[in-house]
Amino acid sequence: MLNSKVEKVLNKQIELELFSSQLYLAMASWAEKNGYNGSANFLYAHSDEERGHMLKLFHYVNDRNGHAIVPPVEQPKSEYESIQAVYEEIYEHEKMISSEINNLVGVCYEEKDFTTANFLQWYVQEQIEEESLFSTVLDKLNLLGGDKARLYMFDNEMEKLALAGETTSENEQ
Ligand code: OFO
Repeated sequence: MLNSKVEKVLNKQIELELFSSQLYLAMASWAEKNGYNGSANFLYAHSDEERGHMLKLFHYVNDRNGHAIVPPVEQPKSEYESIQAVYEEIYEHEKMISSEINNLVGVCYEEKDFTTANFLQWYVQEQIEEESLFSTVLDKLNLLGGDKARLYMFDNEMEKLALAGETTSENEQ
């Protein structure tokens, strides 16, 4: 049985994961409209993964006799300056999510809910992988310096990652 404080922070994380899914969906749409089809496919797949993260928390809350709440839908922005701006924002977003997961684990320890702290280790690991993936993507983009031919090749690489199911370092669920 979840205590109410842990239930509340888990529901907050459900909201963040759902927002992540929406954010990647908006970015995928921008990429598709702007000719970055490889990135678009990668981001659409990643949006689905984020929904998967949300659902994993959702079922956990209900399985532990809590009540998983569907959060209101927050609209992410739909315009970006460049594909680089998209990946920069992703990297910042994932760092924020990692910090929220760490806070969540902290609350579990404060409340002596070691079962939930243990369950959340999957998210801790996932965040390490996501940050590492997007840091690598950004490093690559920075090296290209806006060269159009190289950006085209970069986009093909993102397509390959999407096709290989490697939208995070590990393919989970
Ligand atoms: Fe759910 O891992 Fe990204 O946000």
